[in-house]
Amino acid sequence: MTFLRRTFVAMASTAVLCASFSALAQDIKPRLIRFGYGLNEQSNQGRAAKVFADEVARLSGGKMKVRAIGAAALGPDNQMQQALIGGAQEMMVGSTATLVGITKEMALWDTPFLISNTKEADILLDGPIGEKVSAKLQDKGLVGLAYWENGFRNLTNSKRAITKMEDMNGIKLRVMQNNVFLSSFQTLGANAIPMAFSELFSALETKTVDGQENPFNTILSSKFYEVQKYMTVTNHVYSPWIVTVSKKWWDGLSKDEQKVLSDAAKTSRDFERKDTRDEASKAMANLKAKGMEINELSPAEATRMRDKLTKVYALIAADVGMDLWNETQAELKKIRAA
Ligand code: TF8
Repeated sequence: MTFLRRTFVAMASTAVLCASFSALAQDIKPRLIRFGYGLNEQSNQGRAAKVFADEVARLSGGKMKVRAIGAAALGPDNQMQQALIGGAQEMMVGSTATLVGITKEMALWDTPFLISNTKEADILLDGPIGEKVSAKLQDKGLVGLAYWENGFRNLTNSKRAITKMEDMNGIKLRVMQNNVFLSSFQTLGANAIPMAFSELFSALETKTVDGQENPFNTILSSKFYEVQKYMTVTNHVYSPWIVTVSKKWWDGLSKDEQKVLSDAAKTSRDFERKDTRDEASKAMANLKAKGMEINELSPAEATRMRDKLTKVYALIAADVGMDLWNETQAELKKIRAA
């Protein structure tokens, strides 16, 4: 990771000179950009936010300054989204799942087992389907610039090892504030409790909830291993993050300024995905070393859970619209055949 960062910084500084020359010829004004996010600075999200900030500085010849503010210091995802819509904050990165109340099509990404590997994720999210869903934000006062990877989600809890579906019974499980997640885990028998991420660690610590689900990276960076003994590898859904801008503010930017932000969002996306995958590949061993007991589901139990979860597909298809749902299935078929 440090190596990755150093490579990026090195690349950034060699290019800084030509970038500032070309920035002179561009229509770029001094801008201060508050870029909020929910995880801490030492997370994959925090590292990529730093790359984004460096890249914006580089491309704008230092005129556009990103102040990256993590750990939900500007509020949980929902609150930041409203601040962006109102124009009180410029940018953020957060879960697509927390945007569903604003743009219902975002629920597509909550579909359990929709995406089965990172190749599918990248092609689907960066392709026409991802663009279409992201473009829907515009009517609601937001502009989506790029999808970053949160990752495949896994279950943790402090009660017992989950080896079969029945083990979920009665587990108080925090879920994101999102209907698909709520229904999914109710369907599996858990006592699902929607809650903002920023409240999660203390809720786990005080046993207000017994468990939660998030990718390996977050379980590590948010130190959930301190308050969660058991982890079950379920990979039940691939969660994206999305970098968003206040449309109110965006509409006042020049084309050159907009391009700086779009380009930097993509550069940071590429860094972030690589960094996240790198960290995730070592996370299981790391979490074991921290004392977590990790189990995988037997193929038979995994299939049982999967079959139950596919029951929420009808709910999602109705929410996002049958056309988008069918287009997505067709696109995935194409990706899988390629
Ligand atoms: C969750 C999400 C969060 C992200 C992050 C705050 O469980 O996975 O980790 O939304 O941006 O709430």
